[in-house]
Amino acid sequence: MDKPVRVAVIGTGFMGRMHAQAWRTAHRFFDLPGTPVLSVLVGTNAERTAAAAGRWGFDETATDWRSVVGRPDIDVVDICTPGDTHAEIALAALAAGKHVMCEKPLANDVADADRMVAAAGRAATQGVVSMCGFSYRRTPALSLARRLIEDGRLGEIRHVRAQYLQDWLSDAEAPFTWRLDKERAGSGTLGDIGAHSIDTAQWLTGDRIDGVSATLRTFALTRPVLGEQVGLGGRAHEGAERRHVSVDDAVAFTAAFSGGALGVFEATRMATGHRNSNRIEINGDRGSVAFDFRSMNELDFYDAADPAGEQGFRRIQANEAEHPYAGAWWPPGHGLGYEHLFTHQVVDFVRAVAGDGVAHRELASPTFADAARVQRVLAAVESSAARQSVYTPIEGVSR
Ligand code: SOE
Repeated sequence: MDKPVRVAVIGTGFMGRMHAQAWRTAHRFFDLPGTPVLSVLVGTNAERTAAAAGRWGFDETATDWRSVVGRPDIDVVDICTPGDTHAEIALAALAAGKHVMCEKPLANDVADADRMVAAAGRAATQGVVSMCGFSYRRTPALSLARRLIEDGRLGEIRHVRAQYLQDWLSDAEAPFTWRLDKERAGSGTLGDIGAHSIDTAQWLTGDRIDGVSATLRTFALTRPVLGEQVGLGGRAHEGAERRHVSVDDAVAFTAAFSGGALGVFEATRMATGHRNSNRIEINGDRGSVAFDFRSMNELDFYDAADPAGEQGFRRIQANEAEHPYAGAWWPPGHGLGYEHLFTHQVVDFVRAVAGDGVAHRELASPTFADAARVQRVLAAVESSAARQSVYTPIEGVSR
């Protein structure tokens, strides 16, 4: 067996399950310099964690991450817990010399994000790798979009239009979850899915958002508490206790990019009919790209250099051997899904951790520093929305 890369996954929710699948699969499809070993699964409920570990293929379980992150037989700590625990776990793991993969958003505020960046920087001098899991970066179609933009095929970028629409909270009686608690999640839709759009936009353009003007909205101010919640959504029984929702349900903001582009962003978990529509369109003076996760295997590309009379968006099937990651999977046209993004994330992370030399380390992106840049935009959006001074009411209209 190749060099083992022994992993402790912290968290047994949607992301814990998804990451476990990725760790289990990556080396079976990609040539890797190390073989992931699902060593320990950590969850707060011993019984449920044991059941999950058995099903997902972990060797062991634990209920306290503190007993695991310093263990000499662990190489990687993979943080899949709510945001309020990211900083504490990451700092402890990095101090113990463990490579760290951390789910997005990096932290619940800029101060914690900065502490994580500093710790990751110190650890990097000892060869320790850290990375934040903005998974959509590893959609082959979006990787292709990035390549086209890097190669100058879009020219000077003028517009970024990003929408991330879900509907699992559109029923105002859908139960309360930790994702609706500011203490645990940091923010609501903004940090949960708006953060993806921000990261994707900054990464694709290679540019930074340097200012925002934002509005946040919470449509359901309280929600019923469900005793035991599994996954997203569900319904509470009548008369259930209610909890105050302390985060946003939806966000809209305009953004200025340092290179001069204008951005328009919208994110909501209350857009009925949209289970997971993650869209982005970028227009430059030489061309455009447009992506919608609902057709995640395709990228629309408009090339202004096409001959007159033949111009128009072309739809590229981005799962052929020429496209990033895609060649390791199925024959062209057979399609990839959501889970593959996480597998690609593990592929790059294992190459960074177990590969030789500095070039491999760069595969571990976004770095904590990149993710902290997203965190700064999240904070600016909240601050802009709270100030409302940027909001110009229309005379004679009242809500
Ligand atoms: C829930 O809104 C969620 O699981 C997000 O937390 C993920 O980051 C996104 O990829 C899918 O939706």
